[in-house]
Amino acid sequence: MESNPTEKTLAELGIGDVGAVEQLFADVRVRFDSQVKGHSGPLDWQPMQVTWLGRHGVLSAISEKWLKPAPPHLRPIVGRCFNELRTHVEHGVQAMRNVGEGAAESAALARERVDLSLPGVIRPIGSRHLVRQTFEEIERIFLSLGFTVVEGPEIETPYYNFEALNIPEHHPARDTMDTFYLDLPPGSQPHLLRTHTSPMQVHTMEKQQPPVRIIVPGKVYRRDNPDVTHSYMFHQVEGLAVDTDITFCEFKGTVEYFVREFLGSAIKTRLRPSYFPFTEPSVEVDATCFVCMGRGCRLCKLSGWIELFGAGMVDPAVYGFVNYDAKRVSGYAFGLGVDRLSQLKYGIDDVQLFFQNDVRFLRQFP
Ligand code: FA5
Repeated sequence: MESNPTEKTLAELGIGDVGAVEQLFADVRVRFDSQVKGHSGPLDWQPMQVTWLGRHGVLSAISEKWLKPAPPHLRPIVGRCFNELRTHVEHGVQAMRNVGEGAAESAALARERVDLSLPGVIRPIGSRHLVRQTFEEIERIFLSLGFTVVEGPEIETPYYNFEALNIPEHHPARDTMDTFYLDLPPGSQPHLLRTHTSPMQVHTMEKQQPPVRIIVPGKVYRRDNPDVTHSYMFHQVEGLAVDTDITFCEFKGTVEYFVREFLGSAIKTRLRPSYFPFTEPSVEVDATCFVCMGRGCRLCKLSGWIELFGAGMVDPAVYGFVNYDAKRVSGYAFGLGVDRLSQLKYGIDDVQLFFQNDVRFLRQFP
């Protein structure tokens, strides 16, 4: 194997005159130039810099072995050749670096260039869920009648969900609203997921003196088995209006106006006697079946009418729980099943579709 001349001094190499020194440096230069030619990668200048200009590189070896121990008569020529070689190597490595970095930059630019002629990326924008749209439609109608929107907690105490609404513990009406109680440490006050939005009637009247005109949109929970019209979580909008001179007429007018606005002007309403412990009298509001327009069909079970929601005049017993003077004030309340109303309005035959997040269903209601 050929020995490395930079490991030996000039004397050890047998170099004793100017011509031999120049030849020696010329050979080194040729070696450098051929190494430069053999490299073309954008980062190749880095090993070249280390090999030639680094602390243990070729030039420092030449300085140690040839320059420093050079005999006095050769020192000037060795010094000159050394400086020329160093300049040559520095320029050579810098040129490699410039070429390499330029290439890397062009490659990066080419990679990052935005081609405006390519088709854009279409990101699907979601839409409001049909239940949300129905909420907004209901809110719009009642806001136009002077109601305000309030919201309340989904976790309630039995007092607000039942007792203050005139549903005492033994009352059979509780059976139909048996629900999910929270698992709390022994001795804690019981809490449950509200079964209806009606507790907000009590919260509102506790805080506010008449006149009261509110609607309460929100989620409610019941231990109902899921089927095409039932879900264990569904949505209601509660309504409450209490003032000193509210009559059954105003109640009827408001309900009729809402149904006409919501389902269309061809729809008629009728009130059917019903029962809720917190309203007296209580009614179910029915509307003309919008499929057969009252002639009778499968949807309305040939009756021509469809049940829409429960309502009534606020039972004076409820005023007793909120310190309202039952002799002075009167009012009405209603509880709209939002999912059911939405099903009727848009002809959706299964309430479960609202909760399955199937985009094929959701896309139909942009
Ligand atoms: C109530 O919840 C009363 N709080 C309504 C009320 C308020 C009456 C104020 C009087 C005054 P009801 O249990 O009928 O009433 O429920 C109201 C509506 O919720 C029903 O008409 C129906 O549309 C809807 N609903 C009831 N249970 C379910 C369920 N499991 N899934 C989907 N919707 C339901």
